[in-house]
Amino acid sequence: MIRLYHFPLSPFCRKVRLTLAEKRLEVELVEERYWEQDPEFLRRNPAGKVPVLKMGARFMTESQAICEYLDETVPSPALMPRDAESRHEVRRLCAWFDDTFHTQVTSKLLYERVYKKIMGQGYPDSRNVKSGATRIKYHLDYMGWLLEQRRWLAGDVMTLADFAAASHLSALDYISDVDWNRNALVKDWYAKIKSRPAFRPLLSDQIAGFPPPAHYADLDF
Ligand SMILES: N[C@@H](CCC(=O)N[C@@H](CS)C(=O)NCC(=O)O)C(=O)O
Repeated sequence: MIRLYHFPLSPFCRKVRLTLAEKRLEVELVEERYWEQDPEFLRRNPAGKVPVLKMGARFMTESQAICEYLDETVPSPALMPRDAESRHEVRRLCAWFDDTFHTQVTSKLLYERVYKKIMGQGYPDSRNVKSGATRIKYHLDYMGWLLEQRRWLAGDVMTLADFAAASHLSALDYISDVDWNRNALVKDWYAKIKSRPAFRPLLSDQIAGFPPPAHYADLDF
């Protein structure tokens, strides 16, 4: 049995959940309040971060390493291209979303609006919220530019790059922080990925005290 220690709105955990679901791997989800630094949790991952995937006796950490491991060990459907150049493009975009986008946008909006309250760390800092709300526009424009040239973000087939992007955007959509009217190509891309069966469990996530808006789970948003 596979077990995933996760937190529902964590984009890194969402990327792993999408990969597991797309590969039709059954998983037991265990919600981890990682900021409480439970010693049991720190034994599983001394870095104190989610996701942590338990496969047999092994605990695996780092979402990108986990997703690529899953792609290598369960090859169908493939989520990484075969040639090295295209694989580089997928990894570049995964890092773009998990690093740059996360720093500039996800952490500024999701952390301020949701996590601070859950973790008891006070009120949102409006400067951060404003900065995240400005930066997301440039990222949506960049995605739109990519999608003018490709059917999916990294090329003409769906890859982990799409999962990385959709994981961040879906977590932000949970708090209505994505303007889907900014770019029609980005909206179409999200509608395509959102309608996949693998996405369904993410759309039923609920965070106590933060009910999702009606459009969050709506496939016709
Ligand atoms: N590079 C890691 C990042 C994981 C990460 O930062 N997860 C957040 C939750 S969204 C976390 O656990 N943060 C706790 C911390 O940084 O101490 C990955 O891809 O798995």
